[in-house]
Amino acid sequence: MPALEIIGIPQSNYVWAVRMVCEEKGVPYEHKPDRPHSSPVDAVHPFGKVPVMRHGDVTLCESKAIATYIDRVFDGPKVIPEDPARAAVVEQWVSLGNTEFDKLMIRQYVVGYAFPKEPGKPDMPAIKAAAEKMKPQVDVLDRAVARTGYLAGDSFTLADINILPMLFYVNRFEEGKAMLSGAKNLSAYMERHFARPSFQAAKPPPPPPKT
Ligand SMILES: N[C@@H](CCC(=O)N[C@@H](CS)C(=O)NCC(=O)O)C(=O)O
Repeated sequence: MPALEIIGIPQSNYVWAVRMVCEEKGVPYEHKPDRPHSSPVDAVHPFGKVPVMRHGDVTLCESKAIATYIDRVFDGPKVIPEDPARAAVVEQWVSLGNTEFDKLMIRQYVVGYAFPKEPGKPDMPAIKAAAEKMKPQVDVLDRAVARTGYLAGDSFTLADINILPMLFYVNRFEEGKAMLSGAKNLSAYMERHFARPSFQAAKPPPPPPKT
């Protein structure tokens, strides 16, 4: 079997998720921390985004496609169930994660703080507006995990893997942290799954101290 390469900066929530899939399944992989729009990434992703994957002749972009490929090709516990109905529920939550939660929570709220257009000057009105819109999203997630402690069905799946890095980042900023701590089911969910060995193994290093 050729070596499996996961390419992309570890800080990306999607690189984190794909690496978690490998860790959950016990799949050996080489992590190459290349930046978006670098040549190894541009060679695979038409828009230069991370993660990308190489496995022998197979090259892939898009975290969902990469995760599905790894789940099908390698042994280890399934992160997408075999049963079509259960698999569809997992896909539904991954899709909601990528089209709704990531768009608001990461691209608007977290990126607003972490990468302000004007360095050192986050656009606070835009960040506060994003935070306000996050409230119903947090409620949706809080209700979704209430029954089983998982997002889809009654086991740990790609649906959880996809959302956990997003929640980790939201929890790092004031409004997000307050909102999440008020969502009791979701807080318990985060505490439990943030402790998973796969989450910890793929966790990015902390940012360097400000000089
Ligand atoms: N839908 C893609 C999203 C990937 C994505 O947005 N990656 C971000 C980092 S988390 C990126 O590369 N951004 C650079 C850019 O948008 O130019 C996936 O699931 O892999």
